[in-house]
Amino acid sequence: MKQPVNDSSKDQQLEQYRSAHVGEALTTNQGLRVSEDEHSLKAGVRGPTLMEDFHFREKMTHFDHERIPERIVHARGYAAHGFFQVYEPMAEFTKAKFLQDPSVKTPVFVRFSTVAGSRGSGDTVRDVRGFSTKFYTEEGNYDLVGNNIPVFFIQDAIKFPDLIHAVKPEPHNEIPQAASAHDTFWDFIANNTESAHMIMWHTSDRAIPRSYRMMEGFGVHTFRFVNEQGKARFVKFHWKPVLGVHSLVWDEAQKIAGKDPDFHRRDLFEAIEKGDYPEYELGVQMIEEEDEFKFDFDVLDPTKLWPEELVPVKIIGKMTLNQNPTNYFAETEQVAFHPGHVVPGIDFSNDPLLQGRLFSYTDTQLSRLGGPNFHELPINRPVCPFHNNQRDGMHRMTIDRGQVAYNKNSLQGNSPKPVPASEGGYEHYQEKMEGRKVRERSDSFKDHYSQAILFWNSMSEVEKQHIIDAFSFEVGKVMSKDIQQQVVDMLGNIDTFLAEQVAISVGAKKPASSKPMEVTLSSPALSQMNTVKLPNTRKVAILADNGFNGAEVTGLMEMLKKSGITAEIISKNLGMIKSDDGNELEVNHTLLTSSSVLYDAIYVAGGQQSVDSLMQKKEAVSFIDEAYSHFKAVGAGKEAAEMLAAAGITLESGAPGVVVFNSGKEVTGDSQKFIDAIIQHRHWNRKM
Ligand code: HDE
Repeated sequence: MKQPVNDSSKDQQLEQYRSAHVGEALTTNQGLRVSEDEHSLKAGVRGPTLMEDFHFREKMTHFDHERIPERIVHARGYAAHGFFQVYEPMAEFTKAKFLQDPSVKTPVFVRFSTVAGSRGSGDTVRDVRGFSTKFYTEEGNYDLVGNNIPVFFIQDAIKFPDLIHAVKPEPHNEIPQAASAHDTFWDFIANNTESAHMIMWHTSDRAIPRSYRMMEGFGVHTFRFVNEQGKARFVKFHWKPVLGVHSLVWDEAQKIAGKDPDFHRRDLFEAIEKGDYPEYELGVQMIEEEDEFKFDFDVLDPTKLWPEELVPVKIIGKMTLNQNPTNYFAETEQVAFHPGHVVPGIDFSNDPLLQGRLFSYTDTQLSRLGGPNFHELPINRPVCPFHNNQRDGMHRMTIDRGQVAYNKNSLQGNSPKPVPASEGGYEHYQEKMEGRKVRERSDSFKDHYSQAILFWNSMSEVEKQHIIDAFSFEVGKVMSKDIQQQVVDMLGNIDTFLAEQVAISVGAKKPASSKPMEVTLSSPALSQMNTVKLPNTRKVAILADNGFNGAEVTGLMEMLKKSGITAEIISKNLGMIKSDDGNELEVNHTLLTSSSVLYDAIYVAGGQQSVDSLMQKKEAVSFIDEAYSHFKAVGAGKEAAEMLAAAGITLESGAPGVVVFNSGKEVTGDSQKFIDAIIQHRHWNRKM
């Protein structure tokens, strides 16, 4: 499908670097046309290869160096281009130009990622997701390098290498890949209790998103907005997905990691190809500088969120992702984000985690992208002009003219010259500072548990059960009894029931002392039960074979399409299948190449011949069984009710989210009921 082209200077800039090489002569990198590309140069047809074969050597040398070091964290990622538009001028709060004019479309490049796994690991593992946005603004690139969880494991950047060493595969055997369910990770957690809040998110459904299109994003740290008058406010950034926040269930996530390790990237790629452009609204929470100490959390502590009910999220604009990258390596792999890439009007706070990040991101690009000129790569170039006296280095692309590469100078009229703040030059916010040089943490960072409890309080019963199950899985995989006990004891500071359930599950003793602090507050905004629910872009598997009820399936497919839901036909074999009224449908996947875990809902077509045929396949019955046990909407034609029974679904007990089509012909009402069931995302009230 043809890609929509962003109406943006970034797209035009990238265009000059794109090449399909179609219809061109094959040449060496020196432009020499090559006459032969299948045989190396040899001394005789059966003789040795000759050193002289410069074409062979160039081709092989280039190949030998095709890989670059993967990111130390967030190695596995996927990205898309798009644009951002602000809803109304934000001048009262910030002078950032891209946040002023609603008619301006600022180009963006967004990369989603997992944290722990290698570049080739599965998409659906339990992990935090990265959510990095590069805004190519007219004042320079602004990077909002966030996660899909609003808090972090640690409070000070100096502990980041320790955290990452603990979560990565263990060094003696490099096991396990892309998983936190192992001894060193939980050893770190139990011994660094500042992680208590984050670990509640990590074991919640947020860590197994249904889609990158259905995740929130958070800047995590407290930043500053600064307006033209120099007035600053503390600010936290939020991305709110228009489709709502939805997750997988753990059993499903694990199975997808085997069935389709590319599940999330495929989902994003396909949605954009189809024109179902993912959208996210940008929200900001703001706290006045004079209110810095009015809360029971420290605004500089990255293990704390600002409850939305206390500090409302002001929605200020929308981002639309409407174009897939042209080339994975050139764009997604080479893009270099940095929380220190800011524009006038956006500044930092003293969050010690943020302060450390401001060092780390350029440093890592030096080894990952091979030198200091990574900003010249097409994907990293600002769309506005950039000039300074930095010169040379590996892979320099700019050809700098002239003699002068220093400031100040007279030979060039002292240019390029600094720009005063009044004319758009970046000026750091002049925060008043005083203090002793210490290696310490403020006492206001020492409460590790109140927001872990707040999070727990805010969960529905189903979400709480998922958290208990996730702890039971994660800590259950830990080999050390001692670490298991330490984790249970830590949980005793959050919730006694939670700690006791995990203790039973992992065979540990009840927590040594379970006296969680008194926290009655809850934040409904944190529960996915309260999220937006829409049918758009959901995927339904239609199980059918020859003799299926044509009127019913066609009617249903039309209704699904109108609701923005995609339907795919699954059958025993690829090719065409014929309905009872002689119409033909093309099969998209077989029972072998597909799986219920790759769909949001399933529908088993009516028509006795089709049902009889599918009944012979145990894969068809387990398809239904599995979808049902993952709480998904299940629809069935009248005759297919016997397949539901074979899958153990008893309709007599109500079976929430199961819709059996009555008429077999007049399907509108039944289809609507089925669509309503899909919109619910999951039917948790099923008795299993
Ligand atoms: Fe990162 N992080 N990080 N991080 N981070 C990297 O930079 C680091 C942290 C985040 O799609 C690295 O270019 C330190 C918090 C994302 O390319 C590295 C600390 C948050 C991405 C690095 C943190 C993030 C990274 C590795 C502790 C959420 C992927 C490759 C202070 C707000 C960016 C790279 C992409 C990547 C360092 C903590 C988000 C090594 C030292 C908190 C989304 O520089």
